[in-house]
Amino acid sequence: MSDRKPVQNPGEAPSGQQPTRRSFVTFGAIAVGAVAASGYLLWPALRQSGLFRTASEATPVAISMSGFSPNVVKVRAGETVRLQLINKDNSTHSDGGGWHQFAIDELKVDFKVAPLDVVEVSFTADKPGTYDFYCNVCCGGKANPYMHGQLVVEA
Ligand SMILES: [Cu+2]
Repeated sequence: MSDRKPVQNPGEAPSGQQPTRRSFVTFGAIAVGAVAASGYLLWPALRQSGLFRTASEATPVAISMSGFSPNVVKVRAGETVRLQLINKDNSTHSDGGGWHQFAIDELKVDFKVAPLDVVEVSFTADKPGTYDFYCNVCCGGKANPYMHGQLVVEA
């Protein structure tokens, strides 16, 4: 930087030094802000690309009256399954009040998600196979073919 001595008491600083110092700090703040903002804006795209997806990251599963998206989720046996359950419906839905569920009977998994809420859940599936997951709190519940999906557990 400069060969100036650090200013201990701003009141004793020679005139002219303070504005320079302040504008340097301002520029730094703007630069940091711009980098942070672009990273924030790009992050969803980067995440979608799969480049930055790690094994421990939760898989997003959107749930609405039209079903689960995706409705097939593949995992490996014995590994912790991490899901981000995203409820797309609001509370004005008369059927079930906008709540949805992610349940797998065989694995004793039963999570409920409030309207427009997002929850991260985890569980483990030890035995390979195909498991039915469903929501039983809206539009006919389990009887509604839309409210089902498959968890495919690979060996
Ligand atoms: Cu539902």
